[in-house]
Amino acid sequence: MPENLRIVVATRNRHKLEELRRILSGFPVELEGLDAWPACPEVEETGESFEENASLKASLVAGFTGLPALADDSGLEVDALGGAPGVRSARYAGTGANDRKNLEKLLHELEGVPAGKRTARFSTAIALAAPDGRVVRTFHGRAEGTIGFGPKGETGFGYDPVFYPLGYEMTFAQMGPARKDAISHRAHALRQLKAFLSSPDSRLLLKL
Ligand code: ITT
Repeated sequence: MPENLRIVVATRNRHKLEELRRILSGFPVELEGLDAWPACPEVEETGESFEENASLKASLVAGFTGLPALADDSGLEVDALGGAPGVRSARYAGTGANDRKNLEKLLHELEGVPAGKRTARFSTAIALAAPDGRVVRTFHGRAEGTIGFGPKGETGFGYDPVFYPLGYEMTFAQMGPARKDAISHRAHALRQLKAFLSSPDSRLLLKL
């Protein structure tokens, strides 16, 4: 890439923005938050998949700002709950949902489920849209693991304190940012994004 590419990140979640910036640090992109566009409308996440919702968010924000936009739609899929909370991860606890309430609800729903049956994964879809709102690519990432019996650890956000990634005896919230960024669903998806942005035809597709 010849020079830093300015990309708006279509998120209202500051933790996500922080993670995206961290994982892409050292790569020639400049990620802008939505703060500079207070009038940008909220996107209704009406899609039934992470990919659909990421595309809706990226497309609307790119069209509104006239810049390439990146959106991440993600969530936790718990096998014992038939894949819930899934695309509804942010709204799991209903009206007034926040990270703490969502996590409490999850642990409540899993009461009585034994350790061996608490398998789960974080999934993410990241959509990249051109300044005219066209989605040019989507990228996917997953992190397999299990759900613990109580919150552990202070770092990260969302469901991190109850998620034990496969092969680790600590939660995402206990391992700290550097280790999470090496193995997370978001990091896997962003590796593909980096490969795409490094390819010569990406600017053409983005019409830059
Ligand atoms: P935007 O739509 O504005 O980006 P959001 O928080 O509503 O922000 P999503 O719709 O993608 O984002 O919902 C993601 C949900 O999954 C939310 O509850 C997060 O806390 C949770 N989540 C996503 N990635 C996570 C991660 O890496 N660690 C812990 N929880 C995560």
